[in-house]
Amino acid sequence: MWKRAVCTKDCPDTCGLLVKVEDGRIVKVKGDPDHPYTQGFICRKGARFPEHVHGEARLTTPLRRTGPKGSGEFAPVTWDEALDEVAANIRRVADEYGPEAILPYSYAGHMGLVHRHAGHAFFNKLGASALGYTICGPAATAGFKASLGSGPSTEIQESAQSDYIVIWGNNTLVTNVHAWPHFTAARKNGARIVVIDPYRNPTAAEADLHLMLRPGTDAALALGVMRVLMDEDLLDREFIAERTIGFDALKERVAQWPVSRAAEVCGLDEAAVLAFARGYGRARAPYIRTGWGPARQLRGGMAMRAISLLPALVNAFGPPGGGITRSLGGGPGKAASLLRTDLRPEGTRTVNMVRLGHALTELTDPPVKLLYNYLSNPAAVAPQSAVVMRGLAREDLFTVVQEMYMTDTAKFADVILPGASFLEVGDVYGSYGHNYVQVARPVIDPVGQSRPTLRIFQDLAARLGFTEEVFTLTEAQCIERTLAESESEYMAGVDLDALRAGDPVRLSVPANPYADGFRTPSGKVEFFSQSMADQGLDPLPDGEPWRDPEGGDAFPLECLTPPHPLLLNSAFNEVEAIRERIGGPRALIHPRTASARGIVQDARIRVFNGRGETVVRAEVTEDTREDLLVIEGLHWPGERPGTGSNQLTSQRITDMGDTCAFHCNRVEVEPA
Ligand SMILES: Nc1nc2c(c(=O)[nH]1)N[C@H]1C(S)=C(S)[C@@H](COP(=O)(O)OP(=O)(O)OC[C@H]3O[C@@H](n4cnc5c(=O)[nH]c(N)nc54)[C@H](O)[C@@H]3O)O[C@H]1N2
Ligand SMILES: Nc1nc2c(c(=O)[nH]1)N[C@H]1C(S)=C(S)[C@@H](COP(=O)(O)OP(=O)(O)OC[C@H]3O[C@@H](n4cnc5c(=O)[nH]c(N)nc54)[C@H](O)[C@@H]3O)O[C@H]1N2
Ligand SMILES: [Mo]
Repeated sequence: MWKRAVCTKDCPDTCGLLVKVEDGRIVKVKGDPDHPYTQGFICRKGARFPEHVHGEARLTTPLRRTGPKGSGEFAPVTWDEALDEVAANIRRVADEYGPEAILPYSYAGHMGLVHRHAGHAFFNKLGASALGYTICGPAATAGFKASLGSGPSTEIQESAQSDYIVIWGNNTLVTNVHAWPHFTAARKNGARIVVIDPYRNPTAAEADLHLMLRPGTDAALALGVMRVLMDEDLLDREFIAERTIGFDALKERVAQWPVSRAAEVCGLDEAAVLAFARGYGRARAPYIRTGWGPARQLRGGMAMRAISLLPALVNAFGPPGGGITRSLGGGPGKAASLLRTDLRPEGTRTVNMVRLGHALTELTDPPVKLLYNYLSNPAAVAPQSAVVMRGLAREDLFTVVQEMYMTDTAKFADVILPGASFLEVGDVYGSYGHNYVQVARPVIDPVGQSRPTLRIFQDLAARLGFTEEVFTLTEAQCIERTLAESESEYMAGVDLDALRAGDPVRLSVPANPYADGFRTPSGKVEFFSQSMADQGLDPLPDGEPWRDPEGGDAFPLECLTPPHPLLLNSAFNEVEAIRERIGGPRALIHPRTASARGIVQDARIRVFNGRGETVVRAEVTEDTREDLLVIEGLHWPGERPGTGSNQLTSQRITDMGDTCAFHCNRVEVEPA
């Protein structure tokens, strides 16, 4: 029997799935042909969901630690024993140190609105430290917002009518694969595809033009392009006069950016920058797909701000097919009556999740004494692993981990609670890559004794004597509230019955959300941004070259750690067939960089900096720059938890949005 489901993974595509169930087991998963964005195909990872759900390594009973911290020695206990122990420790820590000594840590293991946020009311009521959800998008969001305002951007499907597609710091074929058919549809009608990325990723390999710029120099490139548009009069003066502010100030700034200077800062050929600028400026309907890559740099907010000003100079928003995409619809959002932020005591501190290492090792008043981790795997995904691991190893830290698998984080738990997978629960799914929303119902019963996130928090709330109504709601009630209480204006007119029946339903977002104005303070595109100035930032796009103080002889190379095609952040490492297919982590290294260090193809190499080291195999290739290493994916290191590429990343935060600069790392490399 085939049943409908929605992919829960943190990916812009949020696919509609068809799941084949036999004897209560999932045997096959495919894309829903009736989902307008999925169009019947899914990625290679999604096809592995049967193994993800039923894999032998799936945690099926609660576990209690029996050996030293991190030894991975556990014994099964009953749910009552496990929950009693967690509740007793929550009480103990709250009494002894105050509730802020409790830190919830969660992210995007499950993207459904109900279960993803099921712990919020619980931790608010407890008065635990709040978590700042900054690990992924806020720098990109903030930079884009300063230029074009908030809200959804151009719908990806529009790009099929474009004649010039720019993929700017997004590995579309890996991380957003359902956008690709729209790009190739445009190409069939003569559109060119340009990729702007420091390495030749699978998407860049398909491009007509690839600008392999130095990481962190996007704002300089954007300024160089602006200069060409101005010098060669490729502007839409009417649009600029009516729908933008600050053009004269921008012009003065751009005067400092001859193409030659931009090319030099970016490490590009001047001719390539010129070709790109002219192509963009002369196109009928230029379209930009921005990814998150440019914003995962210390000046990532500014990079995104500069990129997102380009469409206004040429009025890409006018002709069908033009525009710019960052993020889309988002679905109904989180219901306030489920989050219960009002229960949180005033003045409760917020811990930036990027700085988990710091929080576990240095925070005082009170120190973190209990870590409750769910839907995240910080030992693999959080920056500066050495410090994170030092924190997780603390004997005086009581750690609860809710997981489906024995991750590197779970190995450091005191109690492990087995979580149900997305196919075992019902939920509501918005998306950040398309404008559809969909409700899913459970496809199978929870595997083993695993339990849904909501149920686990309701059971803990009962043990702690919490009596608010929110702690008594069922999954079905939470789904209904999420739909009925949505504050999203885009839910207006959405057919709730069709949603309840499981159909993907389009939000009432216009395909061109910029037709009626921009959600900036002025209502116009802001070349000059007073709100940036108010934050102490440059109100104009700033491309000044900047040297990472960590650079120099000791760490002469830069290192990116972007997504792997067969992994989803650290997830899918649990699937043996995927691990075998990948064959362990690799670093892309340029032939000249390799030979200067006596490194040959497939050699074991040690990549290191002042924070840590990771040992990988060398992939000697011209797909990367001479000054750049690239390690794709967050691999489980297996025997030695916390020895992945996040050994190299830092807890430094971006200029805007307090986000992690995951792609801003200086390193050196040598044969291992
Ligand atoms: N297969 C797969 N898909 C995924 C994920 C995954 O792990 N695996 N992760 C999901 C998640 S959580 C997210 S947020 C999205 C992220 O999706 P993307 O936006 O595609 O991913 P990023 O890591 O932001 O990197 C995108 C590209 O930016 C490049 N880049 C790095 N620094 C710079 C720079 O300074 N300038 C420019 N122009 N480019 C730069 C990288 O080389 C990379 O090719 O993907 C989602 N989809
Ligand atoms: N170096 C480096 N680090 C990065 C990034 C990078 O580009 N480079 N990307 C960053 C980004 S963009 C993001 S968004 C974060 C992501 O950070 P996380 O959201 O923590 O990413 P995941 O690795 O997917 O971890 C989710 C965990 O939840 C578990 N899980 C998955 N599904 C379910 C479920 O249905 N139920 C239960 N109970 N558990 C489940 C999985 O087993 C997995 O261990 O990582 C960041 N880390
Ligand atoms: Mo992300």
